[in-house]
Amino acid sequence: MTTNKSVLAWIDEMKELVQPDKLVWIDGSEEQLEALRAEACSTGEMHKLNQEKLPGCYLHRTAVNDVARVEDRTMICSKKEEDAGPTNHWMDPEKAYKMLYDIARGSYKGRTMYVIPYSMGPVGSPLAKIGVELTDSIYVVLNMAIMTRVGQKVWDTLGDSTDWVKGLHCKCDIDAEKRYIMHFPEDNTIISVNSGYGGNVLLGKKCFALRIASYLGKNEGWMAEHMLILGIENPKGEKKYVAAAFPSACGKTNLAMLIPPEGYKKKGYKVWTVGDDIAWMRKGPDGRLWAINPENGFFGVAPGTNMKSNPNALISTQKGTIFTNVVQNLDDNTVWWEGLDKNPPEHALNWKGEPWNGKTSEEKGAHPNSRFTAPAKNCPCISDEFDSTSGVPISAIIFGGRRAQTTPLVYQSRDWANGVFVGSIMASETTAAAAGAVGVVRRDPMAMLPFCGYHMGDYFKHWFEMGDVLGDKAPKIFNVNWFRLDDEGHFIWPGFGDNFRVLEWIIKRCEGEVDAQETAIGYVPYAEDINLEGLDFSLETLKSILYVDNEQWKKEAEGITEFYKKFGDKLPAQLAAQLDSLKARLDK
Ligand code: GTP
Ligand code: SPV
Ligand code: MN
Repeated sequence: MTTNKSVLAWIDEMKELVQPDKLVWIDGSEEQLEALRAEACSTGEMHKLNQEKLPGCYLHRTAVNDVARVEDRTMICSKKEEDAGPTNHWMDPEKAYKMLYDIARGSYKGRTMYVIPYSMGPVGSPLAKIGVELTDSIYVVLNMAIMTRVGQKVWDTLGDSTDWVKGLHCKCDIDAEKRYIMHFPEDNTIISVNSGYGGNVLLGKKCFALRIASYLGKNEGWMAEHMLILGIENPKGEKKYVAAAFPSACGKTNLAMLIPPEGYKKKGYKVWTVGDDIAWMRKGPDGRLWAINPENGFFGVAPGTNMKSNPNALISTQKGTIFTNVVQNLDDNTVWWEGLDKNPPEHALNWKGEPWNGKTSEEKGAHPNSRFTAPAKNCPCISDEFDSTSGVPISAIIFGGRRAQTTPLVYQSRDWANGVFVGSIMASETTAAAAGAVGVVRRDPMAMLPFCGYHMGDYFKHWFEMGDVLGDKAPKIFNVNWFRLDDEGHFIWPGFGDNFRVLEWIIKRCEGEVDAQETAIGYVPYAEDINLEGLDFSLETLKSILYVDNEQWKKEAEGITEFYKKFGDKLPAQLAAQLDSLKARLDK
């Protein structure tokens, strides 16, 4: 435990507010976690799965009204509304604290307060940061114990310091009308009430590691990004690292754990996973950009995960994993989801816990945003550098999204400034990861629209400042789109493991080993330079998804112009200039 005065004072204050029956300090020991698992099973909060087939695995069902992040109830409570910017919801901090305290008051009566000390990043790394989450949910404790580094060593590292992030979570009644996920960046504080779903309640993840951390990064000169980190090893054993930002449910976990196509594997190419969702990056002693993954596990999308699409993710979920909102197979007490295999169970419960027959039911059995919480150490391709306190050097930054049209398979920005522009104009079709309509194209700069803890105009400015700091050692910036559709609505590019072919081109560009064709939007590969060996995919089709249609891009430029208006005079002049140059090139 701790003698840290700032921690103890805050816990006292919160105890008085929420009035728990009992307080439990989470020490991260297997003994304590095992007792909590047993307790959660005895109350029905969790369900123990088949321990022969899935050792240490459990199933949890959230309330049916509580299955995804709620962006319209997620707010940045900076003192000045202006500082939250036009893309965040905002509430005056004084008003917000009062409202939240009124909701939280007495809400732990009859319940236990669990105190979770956690480190985002390897404990003791100069890049890591510490948080304390108070929760009344065992499910949250057990997930945090997988997703972060929890326990006494965190208190020891913190010592007397006041540099830590406060997080209060109160399940309350899971009342959707009183659900709020509130951030106070100026106070290093997060308060989440009336939810029990992942991104709303695992406060180390989106709330701290992105919303609060992006604000800290701006002030302290580093970056917190919604990015996977992966290492590509060539047959000589040399490793290059890339970081990639795609919006929620747009392929980060899949790319991070990719298995190269057969031909590459034979030659000795490998991919190593450092992270699948979040990257913290800063300039290292050698002047390059170095990244750590602040997390310790994967909170991955279950549907679509199978032995073909992502064997490494599936293997990661075979022990010590918590499944949320998937199908329970009653025959052998295992789990199932759409896209796992072609053999749905007939005797099962759907994600709501209702009887469900996979052979006859019209309805999906697993929720489209059902998830697994798996320890990173389970992953067969976890990087040797996963626990490295200095992180890994980043050669390329890749942006991407779901676009049925317009955006080519891959292109490279002209330089850092143009790369910031490419990130700022990202757009993607919305997914089930957040409540609301699915499949609508929306602008999602750097995949950070729901996760930036301050004014997005200032966030763009920070990207330019980082470019100045890094100079010619800055990573090269690219954009990818795996999601182009044909006229029948099928994906054209095979994706998944075959995305390695695109990564290879990206690395070659970073090394100056391959030429490219200049287009209005940036550098696009010559189709012949993307290796299609072993793939039934014609050069012609490849050319069609590399083609930059200037007429479509003129429409795109209009959309960007509209979007940029939101930022008013906070839009960096460099971005306005980039847009003007794009328009001029399109008109040529
Ligand atoms: P979050 O955890 O929400 O941040 O999602 P993510 O970005 O990690 O997405 P994930 O890798 O879980 O993929 C989400 C969905 O995209 C799954 O249904 C995948 O099957 C699908 N997907 C991922 N990669 C590809 C790809 O290369 N091609 C196609 N067509 N689909 C893909
Ligand atoms: C996302 O939505 O981007 C996720 C899942 O990674 S959540 O933790 O819910 O944010
Ligand atoms: Mn994510």
